Amino acid sequence: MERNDIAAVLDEIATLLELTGENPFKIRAYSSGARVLEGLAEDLDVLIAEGRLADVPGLGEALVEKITVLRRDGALPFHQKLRASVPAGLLEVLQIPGLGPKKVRALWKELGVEDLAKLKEVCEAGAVAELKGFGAKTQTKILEGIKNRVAYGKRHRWYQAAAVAEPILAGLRALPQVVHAESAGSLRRNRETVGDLDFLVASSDPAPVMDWFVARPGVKEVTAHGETKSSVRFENGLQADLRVVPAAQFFFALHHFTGSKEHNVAMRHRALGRGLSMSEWGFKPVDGGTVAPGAASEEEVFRALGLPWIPPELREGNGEIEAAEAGALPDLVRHEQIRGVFHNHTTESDGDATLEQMAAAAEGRGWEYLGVSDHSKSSFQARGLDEARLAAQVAAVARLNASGRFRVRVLAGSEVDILRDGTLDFADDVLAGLDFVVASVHNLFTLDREAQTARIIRAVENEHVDMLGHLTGRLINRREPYEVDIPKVIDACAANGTCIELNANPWRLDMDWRWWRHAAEKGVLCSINPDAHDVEQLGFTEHGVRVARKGWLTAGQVLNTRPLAGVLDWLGR
Ligand code: DGT
Ligand code: CA
Ligand code: CA
Ligand code: ZN
Repeated sequence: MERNDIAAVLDEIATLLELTGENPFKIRAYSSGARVLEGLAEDLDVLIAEGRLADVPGLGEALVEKITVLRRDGALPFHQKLRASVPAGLLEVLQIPGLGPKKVRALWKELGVEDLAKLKEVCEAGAVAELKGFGAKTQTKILEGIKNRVAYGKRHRWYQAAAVAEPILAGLRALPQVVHAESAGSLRRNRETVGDLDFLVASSDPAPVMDWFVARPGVKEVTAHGETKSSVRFENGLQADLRVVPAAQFFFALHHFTGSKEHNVAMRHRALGRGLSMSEWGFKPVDGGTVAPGAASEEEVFRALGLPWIPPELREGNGEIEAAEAGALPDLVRHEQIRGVFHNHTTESDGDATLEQMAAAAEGRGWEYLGVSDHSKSSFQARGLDEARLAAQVAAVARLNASGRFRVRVLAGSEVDILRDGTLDFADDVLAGLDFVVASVHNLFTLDREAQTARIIRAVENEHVDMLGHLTGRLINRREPYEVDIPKVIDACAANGTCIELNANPWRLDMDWRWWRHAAEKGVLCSINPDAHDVEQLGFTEHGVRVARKGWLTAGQVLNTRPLAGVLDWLGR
């Protein structure tokens, strides 16, 4: 078992012990042991082999033994026994926002709550509001949390859906019966989450295509298996539809099933104005005539309505048809236009790759620059750097650049914590010595909207802050954004010439695509930042580009499409 998975088991043991009412010291030993393990500077295997794990501060004898067993066997009898002593459904109950182990234990012992269904029941009966330490407000919040969880269960993050779709699409295209194959729907529109997959195929011989589709590995249930449409559900809960149409109809169907519904409505309206009714089957003259334009490409569908092709990611009914008509569609930013990235972590804080490994990987991607911004000291759980360690890192970056080992230029920065009052975790003179500064919120997510907005704006106003990190703190399907007045923050960024980050981590995609067009119109620059914690995660940049496109952004509106000289010039340092 890997180090971080072992830490997760230790955390779960701590949680289970709390649920069973163990003494607080024992509980804390496990959770702090998990933190120690995550922050281990030395290789775990070396420490175990040399019998030095017990020398690590914060790891007692009991923990050393359990970590060793987990590393060796991948499982721990103590953990399994503990798990068996607590209703399995309680771990799900624990995931409801606002419910920690203490509260869950009370619900379990006082009201017999053993799973989410029972929790919902006792909330609706009003019993939770009566419980000591809870109250009506908590009860309402719990019900809301249960509702969100159900809603989340139905949608999948884009990249998970894409991972399922890619091999299927490639397989469909390789079938001899298939003329065209595309995936449509929200996946093609680059939405952040996908409800279900919508495959579309042109073929005059659908049966073998359908048979192939319903027999995909990972298909758990076939809910329809017909001549024109089949539907399946995969093991991870994702559903997929496949529609097979004659080739002449394909591009109309592709347009229709790409959506969005709002876009389709606007297109149909436009068609009617030209005497045509429009559907997934094609055009039909409204006056009962028989001659209507066909389409041998999606371009031709749009052209028949006097429009240029509209990229799928813009088809949300947000004025894309008007822009197309006016010849004002944006020339959307492309992945190959990215010349480097800011906001990446190394082993100095919570990253898994060294400075040199990150530089080598950035160079391998053909980038001109790599910004390194480890956490600052207040983020102690992420081994944030204090002033001395930061200075040492800046010196290490300078040495690396001077060594000529890499062509890529490493920029020394910091992801500095925004403190409660909007001041920063480092003094101005420290920040002034860096190549760039990303300021981020990492705590106090429950501040009210006014206080949260005020502290972020204060940070944005600091002249040393170049960009604002993950603006809302959301984790898609997992954590709601904190309360913050986004338009106000955008205005502050515009007024102070501060960039807003498009955090490309697929959990975050923050700031959300819905705000970028507005921000860009206000003159705010976007920086597409992978927030990479290892070399693989530099690839997150691609997700960021996808969101930027969905947000109507052009290369000119994205800082890191600029060459090194342009970036240094903008940073003005
Ligand atoms: P999803 O699956 O919830 O992430 O979102 P979509 O956009 O993939 O929606 P889905 O799978 O229900 O349908 C695919 C596309 O088919 C949708 O974007 C537009 C089209 N469509 C579906 N139902 C309707 C409808 O009632 N009216 C119109 N105009 N288009 C529809
Ligand atoms: Ca869909
Ligand atoms: Ca669908
Ligand atoms: Zn961060």
